[in-house]
Amino acid sequence: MLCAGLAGLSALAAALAVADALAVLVRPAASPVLVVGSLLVDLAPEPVKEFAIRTFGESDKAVLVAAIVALLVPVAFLLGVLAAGRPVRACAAAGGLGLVVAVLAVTRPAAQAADALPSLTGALTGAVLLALPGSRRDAAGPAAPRRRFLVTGLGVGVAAVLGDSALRWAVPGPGPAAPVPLPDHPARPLPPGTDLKLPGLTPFITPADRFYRVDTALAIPRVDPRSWRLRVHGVRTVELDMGELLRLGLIERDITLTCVSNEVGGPYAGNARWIGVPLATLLARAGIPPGTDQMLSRSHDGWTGGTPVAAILDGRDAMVAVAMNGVALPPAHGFPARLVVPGLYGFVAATKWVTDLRLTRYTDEQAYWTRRGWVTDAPVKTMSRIDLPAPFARLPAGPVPVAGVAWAQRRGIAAVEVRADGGPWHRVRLAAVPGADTWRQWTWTWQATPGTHRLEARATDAAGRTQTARRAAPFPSGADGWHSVVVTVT
Ligand SMILES: Nc1nc2c(c(=O)[nH]1)N[C@H]1C(S)=C(S)[C@@H](COP(=O)(O)O)O[C@H]1N2
Ligand SMILES: [Mo]
Repeated sequence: MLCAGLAGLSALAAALAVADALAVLVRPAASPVLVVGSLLVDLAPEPVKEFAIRTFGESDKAVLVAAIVALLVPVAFLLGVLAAGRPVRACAAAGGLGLVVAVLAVTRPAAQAADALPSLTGALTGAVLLALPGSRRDAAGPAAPRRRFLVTGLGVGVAAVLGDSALRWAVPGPGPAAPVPLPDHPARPLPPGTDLKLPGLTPFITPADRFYRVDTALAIPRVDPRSWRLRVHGVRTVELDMGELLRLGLIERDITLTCVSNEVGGPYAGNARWIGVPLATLLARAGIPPGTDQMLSRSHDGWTGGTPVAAILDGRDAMVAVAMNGVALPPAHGFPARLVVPGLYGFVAATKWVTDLRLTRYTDEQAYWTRRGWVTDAPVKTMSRIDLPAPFARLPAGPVPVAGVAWAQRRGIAAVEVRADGGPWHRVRLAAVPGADTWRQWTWTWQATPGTHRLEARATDAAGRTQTARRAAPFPSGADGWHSVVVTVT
């Protein structure tokens, strides 16, 4: 029985390897485990998602995939055991599973008929391995299951290797780094003293490979920039390829992006220098139908975001961005084009792999997260984060640098204050900033005395509002409250 069960497991491994390799060719997201995973992501109730983000952070996707594979293990084991006695039923069950996932695959947003192929082929592979001829216990005696295990094991090996090499061969690498066009309106040079360069303090510009990533995509969409088109639906429908988009004129700006799911003190914020086409230019081309209040943007993988039209038109640097920190967008951050809108949380205004913009009304259509209860208008809340010292640090008594970043995009940071153990607030030194749309580093020297201490920080934005102690959870409009760290001084 153990051998039969193990044979079931190797059939599963082979089925998944084959399906995965094929998915690379068809579409990474069509891999059966990812199809089931994306469905679970979309169906998961809000509290489950919040728990997953809180517990697993940016590993949440890997954990989900691992959990699905773990659930398949006992199923495959039982199918292997079943196959030893009743191969037809076992094959039918494997085929049925494959068929169900194939149907799910083609009904995902933005799916194509070919998305069924990986699941169907994977199921066929599994079924064939389960039913290897001459392996039935009754037909060939007690040694047969072991032989079958060996044979299927071999099959797994070959399939996995083939799948792997297919993956390597087919996945387009970073590609020839397309030269980023020069902006018509370059960003102003950073004023001196923007980056205090303290060890442990968040750098002013976040390198792309350290920029937080938040999205529902289990496989990073790979979009071919040559076939990519942006459609803008307003009074008219305008369609642009990449060359036409770039010719509309490029601005370059430093903008801090923040996620509404970020907890007080959390990591989901990053600052980059973006190059892109102003959204206002695009909307003017398509014409804005009277009465529209929402720009619904759609991504290559079917995700949607709803941006207030008023915010796009109020003069801020809302753009369709094509470059981040001087190079083309990395695939994980939306290559070849994404939205960046200063002052709004990412879920309403930072659509990656964007392909479609539509002027509409909030009452007619809701975007992905708005349907799940998050707010429609999502201005970034004023926030301050302590980077230094680290939580639960052990420090020597004496002068200790306390430092962090604060942000209030569109308004700007006017002051940050720090206090220890509920004592008096101290104004900190603010670093220089190029404008109101980026975060701002700050630093202060604390005279630390032995004992356990709590440091707290609060920011005041240039509109005059100071953060209050009142804590708010990220749902539904963003976290609020003072960040604090506890340290021990010896
Ligand atoms: N296509 C797509 N775009 C998306 C999302 C998504 O799930 N799918 N998530 C949004 C959210 S919630 C945020 S906070 C930002 C994060 O952008 P980043 O991953 O480049 O940091 O992307 C936004 N754009
Ligand atoms: Mo987000």
